[in-house]
Amino acid sequence: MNIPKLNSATAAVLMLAAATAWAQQAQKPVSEAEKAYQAGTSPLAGEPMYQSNNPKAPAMTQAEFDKARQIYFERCAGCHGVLRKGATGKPLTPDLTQAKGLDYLKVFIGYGSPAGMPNWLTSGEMDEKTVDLMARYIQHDPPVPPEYSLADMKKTWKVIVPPDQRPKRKMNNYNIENIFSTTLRDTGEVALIDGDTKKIINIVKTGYAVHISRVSASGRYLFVIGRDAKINMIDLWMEKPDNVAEVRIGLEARSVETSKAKGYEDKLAIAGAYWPPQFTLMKGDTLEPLKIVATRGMVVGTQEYHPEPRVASILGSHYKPEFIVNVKETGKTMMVDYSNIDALKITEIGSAPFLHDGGLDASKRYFMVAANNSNKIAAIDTKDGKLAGITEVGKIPHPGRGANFTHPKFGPVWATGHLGDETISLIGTDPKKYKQYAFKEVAKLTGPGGGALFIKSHPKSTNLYSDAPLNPDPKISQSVVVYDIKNLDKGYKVLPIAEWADLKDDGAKRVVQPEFNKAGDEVWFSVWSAKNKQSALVVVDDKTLKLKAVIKDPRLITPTGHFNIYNTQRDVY
Ligand code: DHE
Repeated sequence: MNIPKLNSATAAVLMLAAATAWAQQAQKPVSEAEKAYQAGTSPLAGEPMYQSNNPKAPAMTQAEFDKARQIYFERCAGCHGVLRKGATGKPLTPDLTQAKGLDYLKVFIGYGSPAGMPNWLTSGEMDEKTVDLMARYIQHDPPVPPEYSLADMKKTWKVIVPPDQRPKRKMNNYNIENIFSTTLRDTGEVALIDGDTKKIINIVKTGYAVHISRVSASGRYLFVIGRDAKINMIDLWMEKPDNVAEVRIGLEARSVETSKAKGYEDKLAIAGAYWPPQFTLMKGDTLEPLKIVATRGMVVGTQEYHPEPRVASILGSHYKPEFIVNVKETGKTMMVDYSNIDALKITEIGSAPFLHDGGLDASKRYFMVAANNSNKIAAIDTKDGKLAGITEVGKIPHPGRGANFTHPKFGPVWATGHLGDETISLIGTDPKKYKQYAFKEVAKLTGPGGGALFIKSHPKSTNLYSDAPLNPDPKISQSVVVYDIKNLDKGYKVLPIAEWADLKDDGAKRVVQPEFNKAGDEVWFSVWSAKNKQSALVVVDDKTLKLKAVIKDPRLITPTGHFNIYNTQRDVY
């Protein structure tokens, strides 16, 4: 069947309507920004997988199947899941897809839907042959990527500098607490930048499409994780800080963290995988993998089995020897008591599906986590190990670690921006003095548009910064907005960060992730251009809101997140 020129126009319209209705079932419209953000390439594309033969599915040659599989993991797995059981996108298992039939699926893939399915054909991203290929592919049983055992991890584990050969004291003159670790996304590196001099200290090789950096309790070690689940451990005491250990804990991952509780400082590390769905505990000084815990299980509410619930954000509690592990698809937070890892105790707290990113409130007792596709924020009480509250917010909350400040009326609040609308939600976080506001959305600020990813403030600042790198309007995606916390009714000021960077190339120049320096008097932003175009970091004076510095260097390729050592170590935001 030829999709845009169907033999019968009426049939095409009916089929399109039916396909759209199917796509929209139990789902809400999704912005272009959200589609682009979620449909990231999965590193699983290159993995060998077990494949079964389904005689009811349309025939495919091995070469066709391999090509389709590659496309699926590059374009579709982020939303529909590795096993096609559905994540933020619909389930696409053969029982459902075969019942729809080839023509129907071709329309669905070709035209997309307002529920979030991209229009792969009409956008020009796929030709008719590819749409046909994918419509046949999704009627076959999903190929299963391999599991990843402790033995697999050990094969990748390298202690580059053993603990006894590492410096006994700090061997450099850097003000370590004000170093920034900047993700260089597309080169698989981080740039370590001296926050005082704004000079690059070292560019350190890390995993593929490196994602986040976290800092050990002592502030000495930096942990970086790539999307390929490779962790690098960097010793900041070395004359030139560099890798001292590395390990791969799975085939795809996003989060890493270390033990922060009293008596357990720097003892353990943890990393969560997207595939296989599991997290791994490691020795804090060598990354030796010690224990794997699976996250497969039942979804909160429906109590249906989910075979691939991905591990999203992880936080090391400051109160107890516990890791707070947020499991995306099942909507469960696992409080992992690591005081005896041979008799691991896990308290499971259910809130809402699609737990993603989040951070602590100002008291560091409550972990505020976004259930992004449920449009909710859950507050996890890390002291008492229970759900303190859950509140409805705007469309697709995306806080990063969020922002804390004291509101004149509502007391301490934690804020999140949204991918899917222009609002910023403020949530009360003090159940003692401001009980009536605790863990409720108490106010909404209005921003310039959706596509926001990160929001930030600092205990010493009276400003609240919000980016919008995924907004379709370049004017918005290339600038940030700032609210005066003391005069929130006044609205926001716009800082034209990309313009200040004065880059020589055209292109996206998305401004992403405000991050304060240690003193809390300057804010850093990445100006994220394409791999072959110039990027930069822009530093703004927090008091005057004027440009303070632009850091440009040919080695700064695709900078995205950046993490100040002191603020990351102590969860200051
Ligand atoms: Fe992220 C945090 C997952 C796309 C930049 N990202 C996180 C966390 C998760 C996650 C689970 C929380 C980690 C934690 O706190 O332990 N991110 C995902 C995805 O699944 C997604 C949607 C698609 C993908 O294929 O990866 C995705 N993320 C992106 C980007 O496109 C961003 C903007 C650019 C990039 O570098 O890839 C991006 N994510 C970040 C950053 C953080 C992050 C900078 C850390 C925020 C912080 O302040 O701690």
